[in-house]
This record gives sequence, C-alpha cells and structure tokens, in this order.
Amino acid sequence: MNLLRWLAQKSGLDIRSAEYSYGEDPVLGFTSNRKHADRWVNSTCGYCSVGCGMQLGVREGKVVSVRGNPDHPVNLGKLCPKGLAEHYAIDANGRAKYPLLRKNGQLARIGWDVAIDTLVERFRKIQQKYGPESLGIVSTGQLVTEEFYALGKLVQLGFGTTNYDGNTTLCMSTAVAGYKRSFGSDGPPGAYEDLEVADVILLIGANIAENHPILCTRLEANSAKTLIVADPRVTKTAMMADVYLPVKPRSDLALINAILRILIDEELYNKEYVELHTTGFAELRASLAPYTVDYAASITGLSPELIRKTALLYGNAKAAFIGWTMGVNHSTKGTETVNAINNLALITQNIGRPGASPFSITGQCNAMGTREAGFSSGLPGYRKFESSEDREELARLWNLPVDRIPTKRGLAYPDIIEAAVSRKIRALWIIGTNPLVSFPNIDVLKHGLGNLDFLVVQDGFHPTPTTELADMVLPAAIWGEKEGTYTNSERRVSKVNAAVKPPGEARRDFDIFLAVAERLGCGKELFPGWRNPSDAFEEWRRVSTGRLCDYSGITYAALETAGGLQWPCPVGASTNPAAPRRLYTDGRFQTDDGRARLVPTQWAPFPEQPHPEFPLILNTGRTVEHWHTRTKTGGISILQRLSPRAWLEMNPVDAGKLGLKPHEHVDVISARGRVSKVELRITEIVAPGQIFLPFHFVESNANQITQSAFDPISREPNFKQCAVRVEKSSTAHA
Ligand SMILES: Nc1nc2c(c(=O)[nH]1)N[C@H]1C(S)=C(S)[C@@H](COP(=O)(O)OP(=O)(O)OC[C@H]3O[C@@H](n4cnc5c(=O)[nH]c(N)nc54)[C@H](O)[C@@H]3O)O[C@H]1N2
Ligand SMILES: Nc1nc2c(c(=O)[nH]1)N[C@H]1C(S)=C(S)[C@@H](COP(=O)(O)OP(=O)(O)OC[C@H]3O[C@@H](n4cnc5c(=O)[nH]c(N)nc54)[C@H](O)[C@@H]3O)O[C@H]1N2
Ligand code: SF4
Ligand SMILES: [Mo]
Repeated sequence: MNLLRWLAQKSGLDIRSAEYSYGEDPVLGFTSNRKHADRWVNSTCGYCSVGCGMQLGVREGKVVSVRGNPDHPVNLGKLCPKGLAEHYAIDANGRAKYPLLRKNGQLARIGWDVAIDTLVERFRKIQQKYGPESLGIVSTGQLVTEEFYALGKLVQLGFGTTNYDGNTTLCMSTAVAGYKRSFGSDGPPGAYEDLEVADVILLIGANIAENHPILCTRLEANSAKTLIVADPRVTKTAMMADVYLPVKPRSDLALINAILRILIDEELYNKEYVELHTTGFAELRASLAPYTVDYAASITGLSPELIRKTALLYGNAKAAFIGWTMGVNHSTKGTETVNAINNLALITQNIGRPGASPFSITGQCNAMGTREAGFSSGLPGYRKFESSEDREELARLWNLPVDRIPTKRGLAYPDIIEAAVSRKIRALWIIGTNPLVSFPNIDVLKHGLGNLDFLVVQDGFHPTPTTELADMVLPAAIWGEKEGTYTNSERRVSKVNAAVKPPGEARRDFDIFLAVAERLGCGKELFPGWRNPSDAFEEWRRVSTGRLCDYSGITYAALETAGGLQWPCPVGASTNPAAPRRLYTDGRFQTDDGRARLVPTQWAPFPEQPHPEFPLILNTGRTVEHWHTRTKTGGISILQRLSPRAWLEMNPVDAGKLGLKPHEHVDVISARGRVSKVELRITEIVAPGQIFLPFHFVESNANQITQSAFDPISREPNFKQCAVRVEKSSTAHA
C-alpha cells in the first residue's frame, strides 16, 4: 500500500475529498498537485530548519492548500507530512485574536493601545524599582530574521536589559558554543549537497527520517555512500543505515575520542592541514591517551571491531560528513562533544570541501536567523560582546555612543528562570515559545513564573499552557500571515511571504516591537522610518556587510528569483555560480590567528545515573507528525489522528521484569514528578534499561520528570537522559 493510502486510511480521511492529492514519490517525499486555489504565494515552510520552498494556495482570503515549490533549491517541490498540512494551522482553533490583560484573576479583552501602554509602563516601573536587569526576555527560533533584528535592538538598546535569550538555548546553543570554540565563529560550514557527494556520512543523535524528512531525499540521491548512524534507539533513520552504532546513552564523546586516537595512531590524518591550519594538536593528542578502543567499547557498549571499522571508514573516506542534532546537543557534555566532532573533521580535513563538513543540523525554521542577526548571546553579525572593535563598529553603524552597546551577554534562558525563582528577575516577556511544555523540570519553571510581578506572553495561539499563566497575552500573526526571511541549516536565506491577514486583531510581531519602541520613546532612534520588515532587512544587510554572515548581496527580489541564497553573499555573489558554497574553503578560520582550535575533551557519565529506586534511563524526543508543544499541529486532524497521544517505548526485557503488557497504561516517575497513564509500547526499538517518551504532549508532559542539569558552557539542558522508574497506572494516579 502506498503511504498516501495508508495515511488516509489511518486518519479516516477520504483521499478524493482531501484538499490536495499526492504524487507517488517514496515515503515522506510526496508532492501535492491539485490546484484549488485562485492564486499561489511563494513562501518557505515554517516548521523545521530544512527550509523547504512552498507555495500557499489562496482562495477567498483563506489559505486552502500548500504545495512544494518545484523551483526551490532545497526541496525541488517535495514536502513532508507536516509541511503538506501546514495551512491548516492558520485557521486552527485556538488562535490568539485579541490582547488580553488579567483583571481580578481573569484574562479580559483590551485594546492594543492599552496593551502597549501597560506593557511599557509595567516594565519601566519594575526596572526603575529593581534595576534594568530585572526585566527578562525569552524568545524563539520561529520569528523572521527582521523581527529578531528589531527585537534585539529594542531589548538591549531600548529597554536596556541584557537578560535576553531564546528557546534556542534548549536546542542549538551547544552547537553555537562548539563552533565558536573550534572555529572562532558560529555557522554550519557545509551544504545539503554534501549529503549527495560524501562517501561516508555519520549521523550522531539525529533522527532525520522523523525530524528533517526532506533531507532523506539527499541521501537517496547518493548511492555510493556508507551511512553510519549512532543512536541508542533503532530509529527510522537507524533503519536506513549501512552501519548502525547502538551507542549507550551519552557515550558519543568516548566513541569520537577513540576514533580520533585510532586515526592519529595509524597516521590516517592530514598532517599538513593540521600544521598549517590548526593549533593545539599536541594537547589534543595527549588528551586522547585514555581512549583506547577497549576503554571506548566499555563506555559505548559497541564492540572494539565496530569502533575500529567506523574509524577506518571515516579515516579512509575521500569526503566524510558528520551531521548531528539533539542526541549531541541535549547533554551536559554537549559542547565538548561538538568540539570532538570538529576535531575529527579538522585533523582529516573533512571541512571546507564538497561532501566534507561537521554539520549541526539546526531545528526550528529560523533558529539560524536569531543566531546571525539576534542580539542575545552575541552581537548582530556574529560580533562579540568582548570585542571593542566590534562594539565600535556597531555603534558607528547605528549612530549611537559606544557605551550604549553592552560589553557582555546577560543571563542564559535557564539562568533567567533561576533569577525569577530568586526574584532578581521581576518581569518576563515570553515570545513564540511555550515553556510550560518545553522547559526541563517544569516545577522549577512554574515556581519562577509564579514569583514574577508581570508576565507577558506573545503567541499566535491562546490558550496555551503558557499563555494561561500570563498577566498579559499579545496575539501574534504566524507563518502565512507575515513577511520576512528564514535561514535554514545550510545558511540558505529564503523568503517568507504573507498570504492572508492575521485573525481578529492579531498583529505581526514586527509591528508589536515597533509599537513598543514608539511608546518607549526610542522608535525614532532605533527604527528610523521603519514600517515594514524590508526596512529592517535593508539595515541588516548593511550591518552584516563584510561579516562571515554577509547579506549585502541578498535582496528580497534576488530571493524571489533564486528561491533562496546561501550566505556569505557579498554584493554580486547572488548571480555568481562560482561563489563559494561552504565556509572555510581556504583553511582560514574566524580566530585571531586564522587557525582552528583543536579542543581537548573528556567524556564523563551523564548526571543522574540510574539506581535501584529509579533504574531506567529516560530518553525524550520527537515524532514526524507533531511539532514541539503541538500548538500548531495538535489542531490539525490528519496529524493528530496519526499520532493522537503520548506513548512510552520499553524493551520486552524490562516489560517482562515489570510484568507489563502491551498497551497497558503506565506511570513514569522521577525524583521530580510523575507522568501518569501513558500507553506502553513494548518494542526492541529501545534497548533494555532505556525508555523513550515524546515530549509533544502536555497531558503526558515529559518535562514534568526531566532534570535541571545544564551544559556548563552552552547552558543547554540535558534533556536526553534522567533516571526514572515505571509502574502500572493505578486509579489513584489517574
Ligand atoms: N516532526 C518534527 N520535526 C522537527 C521538530 C519537531 O518537533 N517535530 N523539531 C525541530 C527541532 S526544533 C529540532 S531541534 C530538531 C531535532 O531533531 P532530532 O535531534 O533528530 O530530534 P530528537 O528526537 O529530539 O532527538 C534525536 C535523537 O537523539 C537520540 N539520542 C538520545 N540520546 C542520545 C545519545 O546519548 N547519543 C546519541 N547519539 N543519540 C541520542 C534520540 O534517540 C533521538 O532519536 O527537529 C526539528 N524537526
Ligand atoms: N524533554 C524534552 N524537551 C524539549 C526537547 C526535547 O527533545 N525533549 N526539545 C527542545 C527543543 S530542541 C526545542 S526547539 C524546544 C521547543 O519548545 P517551544 O519553543 O516551547 O515549542 P513550540 O511548540 O514550537 O512553541 C512555539 C510557540 O510559539 C508560537 N508561535 C508560532 N509562530 C509564532 C509567531 O510567528 N509569533 C509568535 N509570537 N508566536 C508564534 C506557537 O504557537 C507556540 O506556542 O523544546 C525543547 N524541549
Ligand atoms: S522537511 Fe521541514 S521544512 Fe520541509 S516540509 Fe517538512 S517540516 Fe517543512
Ligand atoms: Mo530545537
């Protein structure tokens, strides 16, 4: 049976009456081709960071269909199931339509003028009383770049607080920190094309079949490759592998260090490249002394032969690609693991060449945009707070005194929450993220939010678990209703366009930021003459000129023609087919001496090891049908029917020991809390001693039980392991 028929049967949807029909492409690569719409608007998918080009079909003021853009260089017309159903999110139930303010305990409708006045007055009063840094802002990876650029200026220069971060610290901050330490700058160096030309591809903790489905089409196009997948779970991606590495949870660092040691011992590395383009080789080599194959085998659970085989495959490859995602980043050793991956790529010169890259596959549609143009963990344009030269340059570009530019970053997201717990942060503005579902160890978060004097939540949906706690809710336009740009994982900037108007009185985040700036009295100074995202884009092009993430050659018009352009894109590059597609092609890095750093790393066991009271290791993650906290996908019936509720994966060995049967309801308990009545799936997809729970479902919230443990460098949570036990549900806990 083909996937469409299966999807339709499972979801109860009549294929003939569906809004679109599908082509016969392989699993997850189907296309839609029915044209019910009066007009089609080009845009880019608003879910994941693959960044597929789309066309939104509009009829009578509604988006009635979407289809892949056949001319877009990322996806050539293909879309995955979430993408194909994305238009339903626009008209889904539960869109936020009006500003709301809490009065006598209830959220009540107010007008925009009152909303903006109240926000500015309350924030200002709190800052006057407790200091500018008592205001915190937590944003997202899902606005357009123009909005991130505007928000950064508003927060840091308008409100004058540095306590600004995003959900990207739950996601990408580890990759960012690792890239900065190795290469002197953030920025994934490769291109998707690399997946088509590499002869060895190693995916570590990246389940692209579920989470970046259209990247799988790149793998299919490469028949000569050897695909190696390291994941403790036999994911759909692992099932595609030529070599599957069932690593024990969080043992990757030991594996990579052992591979490094084998390649150095057997001289399978590029001495000339190491000498000319890196520093720290002697220290790296010394740090690898403990990582014998046998030691790594004891940590990873892999056989010594399999470790050697993997090392030799990578070491002998003409072009080797390493892609990683949350299996690496969601760890207190995440940044070091990224550095070990970069070390491996550097000593073998698997960087800056076709097919060769240490590549962080990003997550949200525009996590990259906030990394480039945002002003939270760095200054816009990958500039550094610590660099007086960078600060002076920005001050000149903005026509501001240099002492207005902060000299260090403020608190990271988990530290903002800690500061709310300790009442140093008194007011919080949450934009485009739903922490009541996505933040680890929710009870700490609830405590922090409960301590605030004023909480504003700006979201496209209401009620959400987070908007329900707000003192003020600001209704935002979402994807399909606004204009700007997204940058995908391969640094490709694509255009996002409005096809319809937002519902009720919802406004573009961009307009909300401008209105707040106006009311704050800094509108003219920070956003002179701005009305539309294109105004922000023009300034951002100037601010990024000459930087690694150079946008100066990108215009909205050029994006419409090309379908998407990769940076660096200096003037003239958008029409030059010979412009470099990758970073670091000349072996020069963004460090002071132009050399990459080889960073010694040390493996350590994950925090909270299993013990008799909590003997199982909990892994959490995603499924193809849903997007994070399900504000966008929970109301889309085809997706919701395919994946209606949470489940718990457990190996038959553990189920046998606990006397549990398939489909029984179980509770999952950690030292912090309990998830009640989850349906049990007994399966060898997970190894004995490990269980897996998706984090999409607030009713069975995985983050009720995850831990408050963070990478010391990136501050990213250790979402992928904690100690739990499983019990058959009793009615007492129902
Ligand atoms: N359908 C869908 N797609 C999405 C998203 C979504 O919500 N839904 N979200 C987007 C976002 S923001 C992100 S960040 C990406 C995330 O994309 P992924 O990182 O692929 O997603 P996860 O399921 O969180 O985790 C990936 C894998 O890490 C494995 N893992 C756990 N522990 C370890 C370990 O110790 N070592 C190794 N090697 N692997 C381990 C898990 O078993 C899991 O299969 O997906 C993006 N795409
Ligand atoms: N246990 C566990 N927890 C995890 C993870 C895990 O693997 N395991 N993964 C982590 C990762 S990688 C991530 S990225 C986070 C994601 O966690 P969240 O950011 O909390 O997830 P989303 O559901 O994407 O929330 C985005 C919110 O923004 C709103 N929104 C959408 N578009 C717009 C817009 O244009 N403007 C505004 N103002 N609002 C908008 C949506 O309605 C939604 O409420 O979760 C993290 N949490
Ligand atoms: S792969 Fe990602 S970007 Fe492409 S259609 Fe699916 S969710 Fe959208
Ligand atoms: Mo993410």
